[in-house]
Amino acid sequence: MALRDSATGKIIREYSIEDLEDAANRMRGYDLVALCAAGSGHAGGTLSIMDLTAALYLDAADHDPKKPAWADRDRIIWSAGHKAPALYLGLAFAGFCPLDEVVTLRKLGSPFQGHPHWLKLPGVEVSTGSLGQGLSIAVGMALAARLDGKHHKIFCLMGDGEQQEGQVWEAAMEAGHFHLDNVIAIIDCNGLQIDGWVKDVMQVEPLEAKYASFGWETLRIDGHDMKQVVEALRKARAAAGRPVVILANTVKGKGVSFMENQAGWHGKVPNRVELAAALTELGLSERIPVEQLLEKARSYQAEVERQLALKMPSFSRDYWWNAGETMKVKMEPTRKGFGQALKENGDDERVVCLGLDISGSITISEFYAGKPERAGRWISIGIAEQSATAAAAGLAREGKLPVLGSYATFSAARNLDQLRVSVCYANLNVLIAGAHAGVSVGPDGATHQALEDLFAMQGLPNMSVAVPCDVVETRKATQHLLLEHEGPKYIRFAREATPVVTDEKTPFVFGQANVIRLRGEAANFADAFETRLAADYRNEAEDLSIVACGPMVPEAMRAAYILKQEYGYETRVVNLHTLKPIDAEAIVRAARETGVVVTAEEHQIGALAWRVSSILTESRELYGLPVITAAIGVKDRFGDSGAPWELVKEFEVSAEHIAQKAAELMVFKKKAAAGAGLAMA
Ligand SMILES: Cc1ncc(C[n+]2csc(CCOP(=O)(O)OP(=O)(O)O)c2C)c(N)n1
Repeated sequence: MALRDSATGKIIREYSIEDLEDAANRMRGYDLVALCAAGSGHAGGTLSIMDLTAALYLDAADHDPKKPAWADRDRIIWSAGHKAPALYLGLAFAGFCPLDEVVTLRKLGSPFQGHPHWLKLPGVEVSTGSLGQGLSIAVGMALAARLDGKHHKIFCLMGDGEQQEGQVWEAAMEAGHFHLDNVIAIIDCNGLQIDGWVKDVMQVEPLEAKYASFGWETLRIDGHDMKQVVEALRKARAAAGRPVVILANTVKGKGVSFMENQAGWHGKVPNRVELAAALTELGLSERIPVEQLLEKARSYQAEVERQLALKMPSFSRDYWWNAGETMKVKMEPTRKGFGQALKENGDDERVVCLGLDISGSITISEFYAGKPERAGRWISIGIAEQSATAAAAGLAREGKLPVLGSYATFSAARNLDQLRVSVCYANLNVLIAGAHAGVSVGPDGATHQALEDLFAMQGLPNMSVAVPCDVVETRKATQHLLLEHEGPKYIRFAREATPVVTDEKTPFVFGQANVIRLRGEAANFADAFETRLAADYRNEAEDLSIVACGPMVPEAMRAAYILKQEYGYETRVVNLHTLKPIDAEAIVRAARETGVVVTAEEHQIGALAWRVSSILTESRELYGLPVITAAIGVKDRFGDSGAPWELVKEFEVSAEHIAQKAAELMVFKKKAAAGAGLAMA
């Protein structure tokens, strides 16, 4: 089996063991160049899988690069979606796509998304990125092949940490039960995951015994010995009557001494100096056109920026953050406020934090950092969001105050039923952190950009929902939810550094909105504003209101500034840091007193906009009064890879977009006021 021309059946090229070794080595080099150009991504896990990738794409799989959709091709499921660059290089070396284009990895609009998307790149079989789903897809494809009387194989590549997902074992049981001998699972057993060694985070071994007990044939090999890899893949193809799993012992970061066996290189990429050192170690300095590739990445990026600039609403000057003297602002990631609050309030013996293998980046690790006395209350569950959610319910039922968090896509979507039944229906005191939410999580792409979580979290009875606007407010909200608020609670925050627009003195009352007003100019942009509790605010009959939550609050403030500078409009910014319970009074007042309401959310339009709309349409106080509304947010589309602030532009959730929309509405308001009537406007 190999690369073939599906029309004639002719083998395109036969690879010797040496050829495959050389290809794997060069793939490592191209991988590191692409990661360096991207500025983010996963070095460790892509390097550990390269020998397997080369053998799979160039020798084991039966497929045709000229006809990626050939019906009889073998399918390769990249369940470990974060190892996408290895998949792309497998495809590129096999001839499915140009090799030099892989260097556009993780850039806006690139087919080489942060996690694989089959609709963007021919040869990618399915879209992955949420771990633990690939083997189930493989089972489905294997059953389809059986129904259609086809004999191709379905390979599924997974990580060893990924084995912690319960769904893997449901799929393993199904493949065994159905005797799916067309399924070949490959596990990259490099022993590491994000939070450290797999055996410490959550032991998954002995994998042979586990898979065997589900009716699988198991093969354990050295995943860097090409001869063993090729032989195992051939043997697996020949299996009859049961699925096969190849357990490949590998080294994370293989081939680059300073990356090998280092957990820190999981989600890290080399800088230029490290890249040069790595390529020297791999013996590739002269064999890869590094400068040419990096130049290609740069020119792709320049074009992205040019196109984005063309798309942006334009004003008389540049109002971007820190663009001029009046736009200076300090930026800090909101997620840090979550960690600070856990650090400060974690002495309460009831607080228990659950680790889901993404602890440093979402800052939940601050709970135990430098606090050995809290070690017993730090419980690492691993990559198992669903079980962890129900375990949190169990802890809460026994009087604990459990906290868990992950990317919001995994902590508020993958585990939705557990949240619904075990946590919310039971009305238990569980704090869930939806970290890295919104498009601004950036180059990881659509699978990691939670843009729907607030629909579900707000929709769950008993659940309270906070979406703080900056790092300081995130700390205050976390502290309140952790120790003072009873019942299920969800806090949503972002990964990227965003403007700090509140301070210690800014009011924060859970469930009550703040009103923010521009009062002039200041050396620090945020100081040009005054913030009051909405309930204490006296009407100033502003021209319009912007109701915003989360990182859209600073954008709304910037929009208020643009509207003042460009049109002389006064804007009431309403910071709805608590979405549930919602401050309906503040919303109704803003509508009644200004007549124009623009909502701004870094989410699919609706989590905020539709709630505000329903409050407005149901308010007796507004019956018969003209209120003009518009919504800024993501317009019913999935995210994309790209730099965080590029995505804010691409998805039209910047201050410029808010200001443009508000100015449009003001034209209607003026016409209506002049007696022209809305219908004629
Ligand atoms: C459902 C889900 N939870 C969390 C993540 C975040 N995440 C990406 S990679 C990773 C660790 C994977 O470990 P492993 O499977 O061992 O892969 P490797 O260490 O080889 O990269 C995690 C937790 C994810 N992508 N999907």
